[in-house]
Amino acid sequence: MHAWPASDVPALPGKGRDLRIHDTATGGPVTVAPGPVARIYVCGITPYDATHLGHAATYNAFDLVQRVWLDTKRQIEYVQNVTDIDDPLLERAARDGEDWTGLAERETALFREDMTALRMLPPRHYIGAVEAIPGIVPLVERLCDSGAAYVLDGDVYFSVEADPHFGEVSGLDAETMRLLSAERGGDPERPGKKNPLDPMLWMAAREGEPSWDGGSLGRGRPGWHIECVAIALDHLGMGFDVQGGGSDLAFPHHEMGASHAQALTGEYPFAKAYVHAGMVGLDGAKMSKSKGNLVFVSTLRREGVDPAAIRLALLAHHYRADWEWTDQVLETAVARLERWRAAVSRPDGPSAASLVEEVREALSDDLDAPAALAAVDRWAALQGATGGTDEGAPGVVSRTVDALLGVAL
Ligand code: 5CA
Ligand code: ZN
Repeated sequence: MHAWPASDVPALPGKGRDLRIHDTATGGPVTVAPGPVARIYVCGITPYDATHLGHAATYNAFDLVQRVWLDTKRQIEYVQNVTDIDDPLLERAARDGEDWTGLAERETALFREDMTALRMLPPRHYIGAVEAIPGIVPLVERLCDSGAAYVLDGDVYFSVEADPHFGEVSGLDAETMRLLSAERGGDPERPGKKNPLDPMLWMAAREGEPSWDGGSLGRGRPGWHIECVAIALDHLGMGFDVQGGGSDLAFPHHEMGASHAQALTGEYPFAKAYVHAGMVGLDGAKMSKSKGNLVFVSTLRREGVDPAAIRLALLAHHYRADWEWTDQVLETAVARLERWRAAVSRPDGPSAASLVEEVREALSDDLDAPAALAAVDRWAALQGATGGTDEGAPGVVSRTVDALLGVAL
């Protein structure tokens, strides 16, 4: 699949700092200091309803990871998938009497537009589940051959016991795993499974549903977790730097993905850090497609909201916090954008010499975007109050905000 165009990232003076980021698996900060090439996999959308503010907040977090790494002069291998075949997509298409491929294409196109408008840097590899199927089948076959997978009425399941590290990503107890598995696409109640948590790797073709050639597995379609594993192993290999997504992906998705990959390769770990963004809510509940309590980026854009203000609204919250989208959040961001634009529109201003370092320090410390915004606020306030004579300062501020926060002033 093609991704979307990259916005320019201005080069800043000096060099950025290595990123320290919270790792769900260890429960603490880890310094992600890869070699010259940093490798990141971020789970993409299931394209039946794109792009709500929750999605945008999660992709904003991983866009900041990219920007911190670019500032350290690293190259980045960034991979993102599109879950363009899965139960929720088929259910929505059936509900609306629409062809599922048309729905996926339309919503993926809208997602690209939203990402472009928000200045999110594109992945180098943007891969759909359907196009990954030829690579998924041999992995499932290998798991079957090694005894890490088994067949139940034609469907193939992964045996969580095959990975001695199973459970280490989320660190949850068995009962919580069981509850979350039922909530998030698993089928712990299905009789005949070796362990109720075992996730599906390959679903045998169902009447009236799309299916693909699965070699020795028979016709069918891939399970959710193996999709991301196949794409990540193909483009990044084992031991990549960051596996990213919203906190609702820690279990089962990232837990199962790590176990699939570790059982397949005998290597550990799948990813060096598992990074999870908080959930954005609306009216007291997590914004979710299934609940329907959504605010879409495209709706706001159509209403004339500047995408830079949307981005500032996202940046005003720490990526690990759960927070609520409200009109007030947007109003605050619109006002901040106006203040910042007015401050950089003057030919000179107070010195911005320390600002680049302050923003760098904030972001390298677990992506503390609110602290970065506070640093820019202080400069803008000083500009408003006293002005300054430093001729290059407004330009430095603009370039810093653009390069590190993705906001064009
Ligand atoms: N296609 C799978 C990942 S392989 C998927 O979870 N798709 S999704 O469309 O449901 O979500 C895309 C990303 O947005 C995921 O990282 C998910 O954790 C994140 N996300 C979904 N809802 C919210 C929310 N309310 N707040 C923050 N992030 C969210
Ligand atoms: Zn995924």
